[in-house]
Amino acid sequence: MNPDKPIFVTQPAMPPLAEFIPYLEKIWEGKILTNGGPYHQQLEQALCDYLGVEHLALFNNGTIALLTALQALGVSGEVITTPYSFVATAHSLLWNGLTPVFVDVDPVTLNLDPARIEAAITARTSAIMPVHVYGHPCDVAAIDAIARRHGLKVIYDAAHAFGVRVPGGSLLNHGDLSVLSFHATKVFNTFEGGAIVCHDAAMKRYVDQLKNFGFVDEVTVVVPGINGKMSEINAAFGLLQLQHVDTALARRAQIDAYYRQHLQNVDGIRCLPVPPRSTANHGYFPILVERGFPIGRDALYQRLKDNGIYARRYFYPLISDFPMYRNEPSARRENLPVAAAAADSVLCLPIYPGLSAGDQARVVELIQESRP
Ligand code: T4K
Repeated sequence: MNPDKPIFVTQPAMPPLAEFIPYLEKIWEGKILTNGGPYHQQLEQALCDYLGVEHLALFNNGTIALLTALQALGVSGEVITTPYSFVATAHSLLWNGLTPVFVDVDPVTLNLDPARIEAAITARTSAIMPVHVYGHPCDVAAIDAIARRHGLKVIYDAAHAFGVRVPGGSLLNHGDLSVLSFHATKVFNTFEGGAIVCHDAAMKRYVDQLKNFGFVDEVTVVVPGINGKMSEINAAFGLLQLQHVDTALARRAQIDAYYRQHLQNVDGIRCLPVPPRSTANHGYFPILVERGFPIGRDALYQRLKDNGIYARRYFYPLISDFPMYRNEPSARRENLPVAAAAADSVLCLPIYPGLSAGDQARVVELIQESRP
């Protein structure tokens, strides 16, 4: 390892630049830069085929896609969600004037715990927004059943769940809508980008209207929409990325296996289990630094950092601890003990296709050799 070269938690996989030039030449020729151009249309179809979903609407990022998904379903009042996520999940609720109701997570998956959802439902609840955190599937069967029983909408924040399959097909086919992120830090990136996965053509049409200011034709605006469109450059890049994504996923799987093999017997380090009965995309490699490890989580974070390795504490602080959320009654830490313990012990190790074997070994050694 080169000690002067920092190792970040992730690094985007980039195709050879030469392969992108022909796409750019086409854009320069055609002068269509955005507003549902040819690359945009091709990428929507290519992603439907690759992911195994019926309909998908591209967006300029995952956050705008989350905002739009809530609009598309007409969600109002309270929304049950997880405190253990990136802050965009709950921000999308506040931006829609909705009240987040935080419910604790399952101790094994760190996803919203279905056993705790029903106690949080009130007359004002209209939806559930779970997150497939680290791409590990939520208990979709239980959540979908609760939603049906209570007449609630389900919007999965699937920002981490690109390509994940469960028995029966794509994980993204669950709930009313699923939202993807194609940010630079994700397993499949279009620099910035995102998508809403939906199940019928009418919903896809409506989402397309919402992401284009509400236009249905040149002179007709039917809803107060937003500008959520993905540009042609991003869409073209996505098409190229798609050709390389399987190689990138395979490489991530190798790194995941290496970390598991070398960390499984380290006292006080717990790797999250590989989800049973689903494919994984290995977007993140979280470890929990627990009692029994010679130093605390923050000391390990610092030790790695001092050695040029920038692991990240995803997801600490809990969303419910941020100032705009902490006064919600559901945000009390006593209400969220499992999420709080995870936030205080989690550390995401570097994982990305370009991470060398030497750098992986260095990460493992620094953990194994930690002393007070
Ligand atoms: N829901 C969930 C569950 C999410 O995790 C996210 C995003 C969203 C919704 C919203 O989707 P988007 O609107 O973003 O599409 C990063 C990402 O910015 C964010 O997209 C992601 N989740 C979150 C988990 O992580 P930061 O603030 O930690 O990113 P940053 O800039 O510190 O990047 C981490 C490391 O990655 C850097 O140290 C270096 C490396 N990096 C980063 C970028 C941006 C690169 O090598 N190249 C790059 O271009 O939030």
